[in-house]
Amino acid sequence: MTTQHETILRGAEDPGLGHLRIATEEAFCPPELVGMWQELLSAGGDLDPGFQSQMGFYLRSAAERPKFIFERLQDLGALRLADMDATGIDRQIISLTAPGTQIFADAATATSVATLANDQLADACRAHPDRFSGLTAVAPQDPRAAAEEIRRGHDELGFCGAIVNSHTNGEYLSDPKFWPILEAAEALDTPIYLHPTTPPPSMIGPLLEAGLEGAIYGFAVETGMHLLRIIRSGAFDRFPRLKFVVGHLGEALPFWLYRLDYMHVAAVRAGRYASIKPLQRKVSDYMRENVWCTTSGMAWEPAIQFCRQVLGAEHVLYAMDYPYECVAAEVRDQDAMALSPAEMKAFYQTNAEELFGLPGPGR
Ligand code: 1DF
Ligand code: MN
Repeated sequence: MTTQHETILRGAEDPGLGHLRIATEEAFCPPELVGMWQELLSAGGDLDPGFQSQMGFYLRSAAERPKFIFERLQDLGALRLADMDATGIDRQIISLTAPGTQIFADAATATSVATLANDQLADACRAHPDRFSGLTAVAPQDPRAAAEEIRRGHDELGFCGAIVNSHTNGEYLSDPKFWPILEAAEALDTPIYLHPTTPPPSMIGPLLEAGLEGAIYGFAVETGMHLLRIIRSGAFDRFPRLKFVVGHLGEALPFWLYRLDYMHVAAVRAGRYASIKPLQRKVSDYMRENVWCTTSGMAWEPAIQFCRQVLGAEHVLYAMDYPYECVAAEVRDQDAMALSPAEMKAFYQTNAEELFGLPGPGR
């Protein structure tokens, strides 16, 4: 679970390691947003069932794991740094936890939460520049304001990408109304991390009934589908230099590449769906060229090696998924993978530095 049983030296403390460890999907939550979520839960009414299940559990349960996680989500200082020290993490790339702004129906409220979260995270990154980097939170409910916030995050706050916590009230980035967000990210050459959330009401039914709507499986179903919708919308033909990052080893899509290519071509050739147009490249080409995958919550060598094989080693990056995952043994397991020192350095450090434009060692 969440308890430490050992301490792992960071790369900066262990010259023999030969690389830093940069963790790329690490979450935080402003205390003010926790309060707003508490109010939503208390108000009840027509509440999103995924949010009710997820945050009803995390914010109301007396069990050890949810308390451990929510104490750490709200810390951008000593507690987080101590956990990083104990698990050998040199740098976290920190982002607003799901559902972030994206549970709010009102666009102005959602936009104000993004601003608040970004200002807090930027302060923490300025206080600990050698340990913390940040992703820009956005409120897709107002696509133009979200695009402007990505610019502010990149140009003024020093952030190294943006985060979208998957669907926004049941809407997906495949809808061209959101494309100002994609346009801004491409123009700034800054990646968008597509992070999971619980499925929307239109999708959650049988998953929720079986207790499968969350991190155990439903996140991957929802977010993998979201990325497929984006690919099939032609967004990467419109924005060919756009970079997406997905956690949990690509939300299972790498395993599906052969069938996705085969069935996409077959459907287009048959003219089966009026909305599904030919793409300039194969579905798998977008996954190999426009998408990077991280190992958040998937500390399992066979799956990691498979992704490196089918996507290319430079497209697979380390992530812990702190504080949802905070297990030193998972770092040990990934340290023990059958990779050369150069491959290990790419996996833990330089792939992330290149993708996110981070300063190199000795900054
Ligand atoms: C969980 C996992 C929750 C992840 C998350 O956000 C989350 C979990 C509420 O374990 O319930 O982002 N995750 O990224 O895997
Ligand atoms: Mn996560």
